[in-house]
Amino acid sequence: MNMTFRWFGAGDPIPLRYIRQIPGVTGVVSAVYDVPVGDVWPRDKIDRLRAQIHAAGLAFEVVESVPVHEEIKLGGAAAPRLIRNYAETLRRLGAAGVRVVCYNFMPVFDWLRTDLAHSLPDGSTALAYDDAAVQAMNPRAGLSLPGWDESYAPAELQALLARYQEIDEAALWANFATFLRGILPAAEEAGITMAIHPDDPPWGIFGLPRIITGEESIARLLSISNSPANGLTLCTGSLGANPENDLVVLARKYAPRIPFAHLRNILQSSTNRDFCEAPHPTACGSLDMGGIVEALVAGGFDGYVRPDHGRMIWDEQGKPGYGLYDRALGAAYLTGLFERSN
Ligand code: DNO
Repeated sequence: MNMTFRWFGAGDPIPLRYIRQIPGVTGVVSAVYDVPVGDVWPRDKIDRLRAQIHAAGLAFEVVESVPVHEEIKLGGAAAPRLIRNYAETLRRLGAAGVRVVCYNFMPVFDWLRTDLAHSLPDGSTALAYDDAAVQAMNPRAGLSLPGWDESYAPAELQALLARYQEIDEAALWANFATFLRGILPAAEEAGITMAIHPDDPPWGIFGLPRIITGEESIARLLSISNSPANGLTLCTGSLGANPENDLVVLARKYAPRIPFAHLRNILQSSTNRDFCEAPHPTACGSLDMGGIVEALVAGGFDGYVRPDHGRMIWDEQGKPGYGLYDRALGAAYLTGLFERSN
């Protein structure tokens, strides 16, 4: 197991030298952030990022994410060219020593929360999801979602959403399979394992299809190609938002196909789909973190791990979910779980 920590590049308020001091952490998970989605990542930007991380005494073997262009998800005319670009980025990342690439196939929106600073009884804050608030939103009539990177002008967003009206789950699966088959040969050649991130939350939102939601879809995506380069990011907090997903079972069953794990805990509501992010330990949330780590190890997991989202504690200001303190506590806790499970 390699314990890593997500780092958002030079703009991240957390310096690499702090990350280096978290016990057990040997590498960072990062990305080139200033290249338009769909373009090939320039070699010099990849090399600069790697050099910066190495200079801090940390490994750079996991990229999160190389984003998938919406035209690929829509199966548009530009998809074949964009898939070729993606493959070329993978070749370049492999040459720079990257071993795992995390990505997702969620239409338009990535992870979704309604509150980025929900107050917890201990005075800390965490990300939370209120299902009724989401149901009441209509993205076709304008949308203000906390944390959502508003990379689209309103008219562009409307045009994009209109195109997705033609795309049901079956069409999204077909476009996903085309993408995967198009990039896996390059990933294999580059020595990279692709690790798809599950949909967060794991259900359809705003009438848009979402397909990576639980056991059935995991089995399906892995069967599209048996290539060892076709893997899953086990994100416990994403999949765990649906209580029907038994993370211990999933971890045990799919461990050999999991090159990367995002480990975090959440507190599920007992009456509806609401949830709130919780501190990492088992006792603090609804997920059996100890059982998940044991199951991963028993299943032969030998990949990268990162403590996923932390709360904001000790008056830290920063990127919601990605502060230093609570994630560092999470890393130390998870390192302990792995130590006892090995
Ligand atoms: C949220 C993250 C996601 C993840 C992407 C992977 O904090 O887990 O944004 O990076 O979905 O493509």
